[in-house]
This record gives sequence, structure tokens and C-alpha cells, in this order.
Amino acid sequence: MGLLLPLVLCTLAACCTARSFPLLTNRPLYFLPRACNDSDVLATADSALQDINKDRKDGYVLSLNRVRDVREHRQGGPGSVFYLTLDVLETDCHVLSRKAWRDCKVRLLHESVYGECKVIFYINYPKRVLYLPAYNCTLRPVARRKIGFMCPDCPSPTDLSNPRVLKAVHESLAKFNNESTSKQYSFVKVTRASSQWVVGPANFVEYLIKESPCTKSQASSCALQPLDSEPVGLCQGSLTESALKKYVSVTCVFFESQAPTTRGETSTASQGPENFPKVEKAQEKNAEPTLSPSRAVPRGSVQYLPELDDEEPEDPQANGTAEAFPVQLDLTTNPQGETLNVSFLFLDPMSENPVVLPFPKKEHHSAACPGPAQQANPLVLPP
Ligand SMILES: *[C@@H]1O[C@H](CO)[C@@H](O)[C@H](O)[C@H]1NC(C)=O
Ligand SMILES: *[C@@H]1O[C@H](CO)[C@@H](O)[C@H](O)[C@H]1NC(C)=O
Ligand SMILES: *[C@@H]1O[C@H](CO)[C@@H](O)[C@H](O)[C@H]1NC(C)=O
Ligand SMILES: *[C@@H]1O[C@H](CO)[C@@H](O)[C@H](O)[C@H]1NC(C)=O
Ligand SMILES: CC(=O)N[C@H]1CO[C@H](CO)[C@@H](O)[C@@H]1O
Repeated sequence: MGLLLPLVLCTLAACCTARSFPLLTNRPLYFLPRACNDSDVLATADSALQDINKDRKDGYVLSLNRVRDVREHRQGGPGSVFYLTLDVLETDCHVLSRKAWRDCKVRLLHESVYGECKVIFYINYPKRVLYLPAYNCTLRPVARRKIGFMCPDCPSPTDLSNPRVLKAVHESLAKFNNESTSKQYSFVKVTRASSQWVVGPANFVEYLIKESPCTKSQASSCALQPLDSEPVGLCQGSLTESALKKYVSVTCVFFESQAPTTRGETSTASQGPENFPKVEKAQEKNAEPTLSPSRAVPRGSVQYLPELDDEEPEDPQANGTAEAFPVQLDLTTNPQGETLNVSFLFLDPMSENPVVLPFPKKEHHSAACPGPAQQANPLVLPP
């Protein structure tokens, strides 16, 4: 670094108005391979995944199964840009619950949804900045056929537009509203559905609800238009029909922000986990209050693909290039990198604007990767 610094300053002086400036050596030198089970790598992955979940409006909270790959790009100053590839699993918490992934349960094997996320994450400990500029994830449900061998009677996913699904929603929500003392709820959308043969067809549904302007006494005669309000909870309902009888069950959980009596969530977006390196006392005093990276909107999305067709290819070499979980993530295609203006994250003018590089290629992953998996079943690990 001692040698590099004067050169960097020269380059800056030469083109200080340019938005990006070329780096001085080839890219591979800048990537520091890290062990996927290092405690600070795990802490980084944890923070990044929390921010991803916070950014999402749809779907279920993702939990970390394992760190598949990690590369660190030390910046000139105290900051680092991490390039993480994470193997993730869907949990049973809806993202609108704003629950931390560690407080959510991973789904049972037969209803697993799993996949891969690529994440670019910037960390500057002295300035207490954790920032997620970009992420992208691709998820798939577990392969039905393989589950079928182990558990032929397990419920299988149902098309959300199946009329039986809506019937299960309406019957279970009617039961919930009937049992509610005053407030009534209306249906927002189905988030999951499965079916199974029990004594007859059984349909299991999960759906979002919002408050209805109607009161219980108005019940079915109420013609008020539903409020244009946010979903307040997630319900799990079921409808089982036999020749003689139908069975309806329902349980709903309300999201924390809607239920002020339960323990409130901390509003700081990026409290580091316990195992973060401690910020030195002196710096802590001078440091500005922790800045919430969620103020800056990250760029990212979660893509859902159908289950993997588990037909073995005749010739395993033939389709070697086709990725089972394609995830694209590049803030730049310039091999020399590009400067990311994150000055809004810093209250003082001496901000460090990190350089981002094209996302490192899969082939040269670190020797100490992937890390150990929480769920090591190959059915829920991307190949
Ligand atoms: C990481 O894994 C290696 C072996 O795979 C092990 O020797 C090492 O102790 C692990 N490190 C941590 C921090 O768990
Ligand atoms: C509503 O609840 C009452 C008693 O709790 C019950 O008798 C009635 O059948 C219920 N109605 C519906 C539509 O479930
Ligand atoms: C994320 O993936 C989408 C396609 O799914 C792609 O259009 C987009 O450019 C990707 N984002 C980044 C930052 O690479
Ligand atoms: C970075 O963005 C800030 C506004 O957020 C702007 O004032 C500043 O000029 C930008 N810096 C560069 C080098 O583009
Ligand atoms: C991406 C890719 O190479 N897909 C090929 C996989 O193999 C089938 C059949 O051999 C081809 O049709 C695809 O184009």
C-alpha cells in the first residue's frame, strides 16, 4: 500500500473530475480470498442478509445456510468491499414481519425453497458504516420428484390460482373473523399453497391480511370498500373436505409494527452482531451516530424459478455451462473498477468512496470455501 498511495494520489490529481479512475494493477491482486467460516466473514454475511431481508417487500425471510464464496477487496482506507455468494433457505416468516432471520424457522425439507444470493457489501468499521449497495438472489423449490421418493404423502405445492386455494382462504379467514372479537380482516394475497389427500382433498394456504373497515356486527352485510392499507399479518389456513364434513383451521400472526404491545424492533438498520470487532473507545467518541444504510436504497431483487428438472443429463459435460441458479450481479463491467459515491453515508466530508469491481468469477473460489452448511442435505444446496 505504501507504494501504491503516491500513485493513487497522482492519478487523482490528474483526473479529479472523472467519476472513476483506473486502478493500477490487475484485478486479481485486489481480491483477498477469505475462509468461508471465518467469524468476521460470517458476521458480514449475517449483516448483509439482514439488509437484504429488510429491503424486500415480498416473499419470505431468507436465512443463511452457508457462505459459498467470499472475496474481500480492501480499499485504500479502512474500508473493505466484500463479494459474497450465499446459499440461502426460505423461512416461515414473511419479510413484512421484519423479523431477523435468526428468529425464523427454516421450512421443513419437503416444503423447502432454497437458492443463491450474490451480494456486494461495504464495511468501514472505524466510521461504523455497513452498507449494501447491491444484491440479487435466485430461488427454487426443492425438487418434488426427489421428495416423493422419501415422502410420497407429503403435501405438494399447488398453483396459487387453483379455485380450491381461494376456497381454503375464504373459509379459513371467515373462521378467523368469526372468532375475532371486534376487528375484521380482509384478504390481501396468497403467498403459499399446498395440497394433500387426507380423508379427502386438503388444501393448506398462507396469505396476507389487512384490516377491514367493517365491524363484526356488520359482518356479511358490510359493503364498505377495504381500506387501502398495509398488510398487518400472515395467516395459515387449511380446508379439508370429506364426504361428510369439512374441517377448517386457521392461525394468524400479526407483524410487530402493527402490534405495539410486543417487543419493538430497533430502528437502527445496521447494528452489528456481537462478534463484530469492537470499535475503539476513542474513535467511538468521535464517531458520528451509526448511520442507517437502509436510508440508501440497495439495488436488488429475488428471482423465483421453478424446481430444478432433476433429469440427469445424458452427458454430464454437455450442459456444464448452464447454471442451475443463475444470479447476475455487477455494478460495473469495467475490469478496472468504478468508484461508488457513498458520501451520503458519512456525516463528515472525509468519506471513503469505495471502488467496486465486476463480481469475481465462480471458478477461482477460495480454498476454504464453501463453509459448513446449517442444512447439509444436497436437496437444498445449489449444485
Ligand atoms: C474453519 O474450517 C476449518 C476446516 O474446515 C477448521 O480447521 C477451522 O477451525 C474453522 N474455523 C473456524 C473459525 O470455525
Ligand atoms: C361463528 O362462531 C359461532 C360460535 O363461536 C358458531 O356457532 C358459528 O357457526 C360460527 N360461524 C361460522 C360461519 O363459522
Ligand atoms: C440483478 O438481476 C437482474 C436480472 O434478474 C438484472 O437485470 C440486474 O442487472 C441485476 N442487478 C445487478 C446490480 O447486476
Ligand atoms: C457524491 O455525491 C454527493 C451527493 O450525495 C455530491 O455532493 C458529491 O459531489 C458526489 N461526489 C462525486 C465525486 O461525484
Ligand atoms: C445452456 C445450454 O447449453 N443448454 C443446452 C443443454 O442441453 C440441451 C440438449 O442437449 C440443449 O438443447 C441446450 O441448449
